[in-house]
Amino acid sequence: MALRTYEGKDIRNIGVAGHGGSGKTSLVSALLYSAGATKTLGSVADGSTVTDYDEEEIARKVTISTGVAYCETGNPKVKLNLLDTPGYNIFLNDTHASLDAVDSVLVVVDAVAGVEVQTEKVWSFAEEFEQARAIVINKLDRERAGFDRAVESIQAAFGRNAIPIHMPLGEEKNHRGIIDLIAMKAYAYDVGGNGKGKEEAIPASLADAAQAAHEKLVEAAAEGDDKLMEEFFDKGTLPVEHIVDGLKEAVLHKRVFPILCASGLHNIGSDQLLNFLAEYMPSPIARGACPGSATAGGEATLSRKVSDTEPLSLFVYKTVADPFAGRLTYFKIMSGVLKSEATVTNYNKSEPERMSHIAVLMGKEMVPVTELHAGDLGVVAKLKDTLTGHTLGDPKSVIFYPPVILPEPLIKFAIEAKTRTDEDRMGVALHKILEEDTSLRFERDPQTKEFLLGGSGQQHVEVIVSKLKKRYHVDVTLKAPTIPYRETIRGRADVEGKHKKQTGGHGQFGLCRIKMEPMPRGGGFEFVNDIFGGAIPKNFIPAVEKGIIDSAARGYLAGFPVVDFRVSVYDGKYHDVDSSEMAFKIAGSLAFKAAMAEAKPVLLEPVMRVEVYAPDTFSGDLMGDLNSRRGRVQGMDNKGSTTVIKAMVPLSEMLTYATDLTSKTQGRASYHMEFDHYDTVPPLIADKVIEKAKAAKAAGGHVEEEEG
Ligand SMILES: Nc1nc2c(ncn2[C@@H]2O[C@H](COP(=O)(O)OP(=O)(O)OP(=O)(O)O)[C@@H](O)[C@H]2O)c(=O)[nH]1
Ligand SMILES: [Mg+2]
Repeated sequence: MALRTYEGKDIRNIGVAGHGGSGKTSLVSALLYSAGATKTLGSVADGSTVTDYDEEEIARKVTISTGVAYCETGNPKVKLNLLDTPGYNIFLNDTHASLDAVDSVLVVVDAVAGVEVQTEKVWSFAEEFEQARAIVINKLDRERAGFDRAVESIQAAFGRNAIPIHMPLGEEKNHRGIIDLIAMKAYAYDVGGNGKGKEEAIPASLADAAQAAHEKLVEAAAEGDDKLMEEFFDKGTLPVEHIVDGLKEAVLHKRVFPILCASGLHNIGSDQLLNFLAEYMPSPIARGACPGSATAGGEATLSRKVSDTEPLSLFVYKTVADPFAGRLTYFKIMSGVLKSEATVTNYNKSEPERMSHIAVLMGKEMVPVTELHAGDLGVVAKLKDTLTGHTLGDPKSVIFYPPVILPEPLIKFAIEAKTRTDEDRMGVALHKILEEDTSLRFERDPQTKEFLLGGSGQQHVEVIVSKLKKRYHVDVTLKAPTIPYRETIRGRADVEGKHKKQTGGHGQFGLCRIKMEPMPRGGGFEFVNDIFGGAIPKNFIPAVEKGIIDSAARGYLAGFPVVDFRVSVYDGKYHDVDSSEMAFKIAGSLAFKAAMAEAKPVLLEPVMRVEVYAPDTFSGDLMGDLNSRRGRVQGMDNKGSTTVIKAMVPLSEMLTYATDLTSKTQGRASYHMEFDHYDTVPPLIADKVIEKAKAAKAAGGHVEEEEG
């Protein structure tokens, strides 16, 4: 039977996001169970949650890809669409793209650790999408859990308008419930029970603290509203309904970020959290109109109201390659009403698509619906040409919603099929995986002829290898990531390149004289034609340039592209019969090699801007470690008890960093890196790289197609 449909005003699209392992999946599981959407309280430990259903996720006990589920709650009833997003940095691109589809974000913070690196990252995504936010301090049952400490770290990171509306009833092993600071009521729960609290009196020991927190809250609720402010000054307090009204407005306009309490594992606080999400988080309608552009990637000159009466438009925020169901397209109805079996237009491809059997997701299960209203989230299988980031809809009212821009992959591995059959199937399988994970890159290196797979980190790429094997039965091995070295020159040269050959009939002849000089880093390649008086006929000049470009791409020292240099061709000789484009191309190539020999060639390596986040106690150790990796530490910052170390480190020294950092800090640190610039490799290290490259070439890894 098809599910009933909901209007936008009765829908809440909520992204559940936070640092890796903060308890998002467990919490979503507790919410679904407590709202009656599932029959059992699924757990991460035994792989029975709704939203971590993929076999990789179950095996690793980590969310890799955003899971979507829904439940009905509140009075009047609304539908919560919950998006359980990944929290580990290497899977955060998926979180980023998925959060584009929600209207508010529930940020989950571990009560022991407080705000962590990825907490800040997901916060910045919500800021980018201008979404309302609430924070839940989770795992309050854990040993060393500290509500006050967690609140402090939240306010240090996100400001004083993050304000508790809950307080825990007991902490660590005594955690048994919550105090609602709006209505000033306490609720106790059965550990692992149905998530419904029993009201009890606020314990005397907590009464003062609760009253103080309540007063802060009332003030915050009154702040943005003159009438409430007046009432507040008159009476010194506000009735509960007015606190609620004031807070709702403040949440919608991002003046207040409420802080709640929970233990997902023990199912404590779930009913309160459900009610809060239904009541306070904005509906897609409340968020207002969405900006869009008239052409793909164009400027946002249009806007579309989220309303059933507007023309149909939907945005694809995610694609999953399901080995059985085929390609699944996750979308948000931005405007209009979508009926099952409707034909819509993919604006990006100008192609019609048939929306057969539209559905909503309950984890892996597709629940059929007959129609979806503006603001709702849906899924459909087997679209032909539609990919993540595309907009579809009514062909008469074209609009493009901007796709999320994801960073380029950090790390590339050479990937090698084990057998010939594997190689044949690898491309097809990877193509499908790439459709669902737009942060991956798969390419063939024109220099080394290797297949390269790029991702956000080693584990990211390993998950793909495992998927290839389990889903598509393709066996591959990974080889050490190749460092994209470059070559350049430090000196100048003035040389001649001469190609002369007598073969049977007429011969080949071309001669060019060139000057070569270095350009600043990032300057690329420049070619200057300084020939006057036709020493080389005009039509052969491009051939000289081509010869130089081709040789530069093949490298001089170790087969890496030569960059940041200028060549001017200033003289030459030709022969009426024997000169040809080919002859001048070879002359150019020979001149290039001669010039390189003279111009003091050096190797360049990519240098990364690295930020390491770790508890204070590790900072000395970690700085020493970065130094030993040829890193240059640029500065240190403190954020609460976390130290942030900033450094520039060559990529070749960072290949094992993730693993080393984890073992040095018992997993309590994390890091982020991105490409910054190219720099010269120190001579001793360069010698080794060159030697290795030459050995690989000799072993047949790199075939030079020399002409002439
Ligand atoms: N003590 C305690 N443990 C919890 C709680 N919630 C989750 N855990 C445990 O914390 C671990 C991580 O839980 P998950 O729910 O997978 O966390 P997550 O935030 O979804 O993790 P990622 O999606 O991988 O970022 C599991 O071992 C859970 O059993 C909680 O409230 N209390
Ligand atoms: Mg998870």
